[in-house]
Amino acid sequence: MGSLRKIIHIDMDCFYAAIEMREFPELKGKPIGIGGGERGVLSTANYEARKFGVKSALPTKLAVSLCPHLILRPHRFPLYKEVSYQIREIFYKYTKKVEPLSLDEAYLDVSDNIEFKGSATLLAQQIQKEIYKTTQLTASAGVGPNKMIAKVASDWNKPAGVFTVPPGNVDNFMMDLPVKKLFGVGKVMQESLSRWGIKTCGDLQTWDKESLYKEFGNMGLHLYKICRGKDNRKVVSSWERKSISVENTFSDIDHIKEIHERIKELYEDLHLRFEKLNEKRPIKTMHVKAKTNDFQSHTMDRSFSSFPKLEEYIKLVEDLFFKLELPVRLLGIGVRFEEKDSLRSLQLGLLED
Ligand code: TTP
Ligand code: MG
Repeated sequence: MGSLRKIIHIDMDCFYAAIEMREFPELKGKPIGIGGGERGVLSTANYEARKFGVKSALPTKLAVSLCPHLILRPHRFPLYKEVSYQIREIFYKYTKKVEPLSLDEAYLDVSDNIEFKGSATLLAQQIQKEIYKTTQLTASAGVGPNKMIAKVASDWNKPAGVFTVPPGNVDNFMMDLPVKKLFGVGKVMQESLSRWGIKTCGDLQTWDKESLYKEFGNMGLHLYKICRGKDNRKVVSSWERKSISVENTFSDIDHIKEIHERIKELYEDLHLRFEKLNEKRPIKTMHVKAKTNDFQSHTMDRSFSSFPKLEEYIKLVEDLFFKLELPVRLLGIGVRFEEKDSLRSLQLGLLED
């Protein structure tokens, strides 16, 4: 394999909303929001609703005030999962190196593909066509020499578009890219950078490594690399995984009952993902994660040797929640696997070549 990698990032367009519009064609052309509930936040909205500023994670009440004729529809996770597996099957036809990020998103390493004379762009278009034929839904694709660039690029021509950044265009592409598009740059970081007049990756590139480290610590070193379009992360396919986890953001939750509900939803998702794994390594630990409304992340884990029951997650999340004493705005759960070369794997005779 040559040293240059070709990565495709596929992301479905307004995924949950697009599925609902497919199932109920009378919704097409009207603004719709998915999920929510009176006290909740929207999971997503279609593009008609986005014109009004309605988007994922917006509280339902606010969404309705921005767009009074917004049509609200409940989630139907089993259906979304079914579609998610359909699109994954399509990815696996072209490469085994598929790293799903969520139900509607995945990285594909197609460096070794020979279809279309090695053109990753034509291959991405072929995958889009196949997704449409199978699901009647559109996907957007980004193509680039690494994961970070492919992911940013898939957002460039949404919906149903493809955007390619060939290796020779990386410098140009990065120069004008707003820093908020970078992996790991959230609202708080954006504000800190903006105080230094840094808006684009080009602005960031004028800083040397030492100054970035001095001002932003380890995050500064990360920024130094990614603002130049450098990202060496491998596409990690599911059988190489060290762990699987799922998480979701909510508007602040301060009620244990609501936490139970959320964990139940996450558990269903985690369980399905576990069932779908091609290779099931022995489990080492289970964990829960919560982000509190002061933006701090907290985790708690327990040793565990089989796939935990829902009750185990509820117990663990209760322990964490009562320790935090703050409203929670993100919850996640997961399991970690034994390392392939760990003592326990060796004892179980699971060490592979
Ligand atoms: P996204 O790919 O982020 O959004 P999207 O597919 O709806 O829209 P886009 O065209 O911009 O890609 O997320 C995929 C699905 O995940 C989305 O349809 C609903 C769900 N989701 C949540 O439940 N909560 C969230 O905060 C986000 C961002 C997504
Ligand atoms: Mg999407």
